[in-house]
Amino acid sequence: MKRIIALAVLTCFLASLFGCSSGDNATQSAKSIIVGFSQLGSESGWRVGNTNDIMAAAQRANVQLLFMNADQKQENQIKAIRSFIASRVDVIAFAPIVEDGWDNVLQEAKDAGIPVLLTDRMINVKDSSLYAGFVGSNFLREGQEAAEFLLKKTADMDRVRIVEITGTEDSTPMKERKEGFENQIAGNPKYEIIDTVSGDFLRSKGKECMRNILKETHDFNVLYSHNDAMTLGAIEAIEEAGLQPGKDIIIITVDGEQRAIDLLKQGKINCVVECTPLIGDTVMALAKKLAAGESIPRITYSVERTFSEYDTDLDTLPPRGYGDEQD
Ligand code: GZL
Ligand code: ZN
Repeated sequence: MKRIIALAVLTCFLASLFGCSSGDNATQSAKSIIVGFSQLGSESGWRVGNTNDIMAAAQRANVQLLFMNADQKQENQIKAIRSFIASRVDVIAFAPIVEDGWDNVLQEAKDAGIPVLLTDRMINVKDSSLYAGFVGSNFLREGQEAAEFLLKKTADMDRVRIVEITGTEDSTPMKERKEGFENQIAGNPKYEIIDTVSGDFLRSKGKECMRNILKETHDFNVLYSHNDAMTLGAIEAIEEAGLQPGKDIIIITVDGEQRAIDLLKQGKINCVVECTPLIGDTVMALAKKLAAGESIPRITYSVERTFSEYDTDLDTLPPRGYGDEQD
């Protein structure tokens, strides 16, 4: 009996994989497309929220999703894209962990006639026709937003010493959140970034970075952290050192996870720049266009806001929908 069930499960799986299904879901497979999605990992509450949203959006859009998680390794993303090509999916979508190293595998997708949609992060390729478009955030703007808050918050201070904990090296959010922030404070001598260290978007590394800095010096008054996960770790280290986050050290963070908004309300964080992971519906809509042979915009930016201690509506904010898993 068990063998029959196993065979039935395998058949359904293969049918769903290759779209050649029989019987009642023939209509479903006839109208639904197959999207191969390579997710870069599970490094933060933001990423988990993004994965959940992509999966839920595929359901809502009646899209058959082949989803593979690369566990923070670019070579796993390249393998996943190759497997999507072999499976002859209609569209390949992926969140590239870093900007470089995609030319060869995307040339293979192009040769196979499969359109590619970038989600969340950008890539550097010689031939820009290797991808049809990008959907995600304007990270330069996020960095500028962080600096705009800092300028307001420190208007009456004459010496602002900043520690910056950056995200994954060579990733678009890391490069552009850094550039956008530094552009806004450049030329103003009262601002000095005394240390820039990579926390790789990980809570554990954010804590380690802050611990190491506090061992060296307490002579700084701002933390600019490229994501909430690293900020949560850094706050643990700050409190371990007997300092008050949000008071002794001004804390500016990016993502907008539920946990960060909760700490903003408690006064332990001063500014949270929103970076929404909830782009699944847009990803599916763009994928359907590509599968139908239609063109899409090269860039589709999310609409995002900035939350800070100056807001009066923090208590009326709806649940964020990400970054609220139990630790
Ligand atoms: C930004 C995204 C970043 C988040 C981090 O769109 O790529 O990766 O800011 C996540 O939380 O790890
Ligand atoms: Zn964003």
